[in-house]
Amino acid sequence: MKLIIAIVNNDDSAVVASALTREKYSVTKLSTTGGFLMVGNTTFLIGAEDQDVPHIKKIISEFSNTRKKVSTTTSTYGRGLANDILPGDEVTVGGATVFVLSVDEMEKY
Ligand code: 2BA
Repeated sequence: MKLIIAIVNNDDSAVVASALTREKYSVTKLSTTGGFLMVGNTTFLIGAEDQDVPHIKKIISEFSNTRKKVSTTTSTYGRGLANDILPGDEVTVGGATVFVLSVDEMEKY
């Protein structure tokens, strides 16, 4: 079994959630904040059988769009002193960032 952690743009999160639940996958949505831009995004937790992982990743990638975002003054809190991206610069925000972790056990009580 795997745990998929997928960080998705807020603008895509509703359609990603719908597409996954329509295919009968169970998902948990967390409201999260990107550490660099300091704007909201959505993190999905999806416990899945190993053989379902490719299909789930395909759904997430299909409905997650790449966007250009402008770094703001607020973003500077997240960029650190060594970073050369300035407020007003454009950054490309994925699609989705997806981690797949192995799960030892899953229990429901
Ligand atoms: P943020 O941290 O707000 O990052 C938004 C976008 O800013 C990133 O898009 C990337 O293009 C740029 N960026 C991030 N950190 C940077 C840095 N130190 N210097 C220059 N540019 C930087 P994505 O890579 O598509 O990431 C979108 C969101 O996914 C991130 O939002 C963060 O919430 C999450 N994420 C991405 N990679 C991650 C990782 N390795 N671990 C945990 N979360 C991650």
